Amino acid sequence: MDKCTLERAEMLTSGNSADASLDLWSRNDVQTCTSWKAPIIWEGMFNPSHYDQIHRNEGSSVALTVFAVGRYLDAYLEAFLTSSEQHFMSGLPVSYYVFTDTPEKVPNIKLAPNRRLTVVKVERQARWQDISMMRMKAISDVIESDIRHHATHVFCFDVDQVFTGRFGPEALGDSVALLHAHYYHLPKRLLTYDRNPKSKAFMKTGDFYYHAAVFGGSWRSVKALTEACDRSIKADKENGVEALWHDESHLNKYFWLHKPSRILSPEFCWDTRIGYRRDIEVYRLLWAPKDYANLRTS
Ligand code: 5GW
Ligand code: MN
Repeated sequence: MDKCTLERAEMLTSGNSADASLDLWSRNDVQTCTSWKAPIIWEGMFNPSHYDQIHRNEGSSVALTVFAVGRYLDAYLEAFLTSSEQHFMSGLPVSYYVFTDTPEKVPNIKLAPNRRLTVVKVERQARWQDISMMRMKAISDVIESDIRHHATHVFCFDVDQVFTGRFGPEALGDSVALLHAHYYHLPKRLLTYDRNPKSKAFMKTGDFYYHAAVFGGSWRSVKALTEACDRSIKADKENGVEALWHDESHLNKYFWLHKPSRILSPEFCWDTRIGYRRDIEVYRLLWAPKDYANLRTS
């Protein structure tokens, strides 16, 4: 693994004043910064209460977007929201945006003070690939109409996951990507980028393989990201192609062209089916079990 040899003063491309206190040398088993000097956040590198305090003082507030369309609402939404109330950005104002085709089925969760939930109705798509891809457009629309007036930051999540540990303001930055649990330790040649030159998501090589189940940043950055991905998805449709991993392929292309200012380790979204790994010191968010047989038949 790369040993980070950067000077601390150089480490501020993330634009986050708390980052001067990040200890890049506390984890010598993993890569803690990128070649473009963005920090990669691992357990042990940061002082949690320091981040809590700085973001409270700065007045940070977070919008969380999550889609629960069709059977995914019954299967996952309640556990996602309940666990998020326990672990996601505790102490900061949080606005949930739940996108669903069945607003009447959204569970009534008791929220902590300073936290609220808005339901946004979306149309059910005929193909599941389209549910996944339409998220980019829906998120950018709501940032424009609502979120930008209410939150400094936005985080976008898959619903099929459960918070099991602190997921706090150490994750906040201008543009934030997550290392995919299944790919973070693989050599680049094995990363599953889109390899079709006809797709806008085509990549010869990349930096990392990022997981579309979690991404975020300032509202401006997430708006730019979701708009760009939506444009690429639409261009592909017009050209009769679809990227290998749908919106995730476009997200990876975007972060290749526009480097994230902050990267989250797979501790921020782990799949326990991988089994024990010594470098995963804490589970903050876990993949929920999949029941494709029931969930993917319409
Ligand atoms: C349904 C069938 C196949 C794939 C996706 C869906 C589906 C996804 C759906 O019926 N309803 C829905 O709300 N989604 C949203 O898209 C959920 O927020 C879900 O977490 C996200 C991505 O789909 P996943 O989680 O099935 O994708 P992977 O890459 O985690 O397997
Ligand atoms: Mn998922």
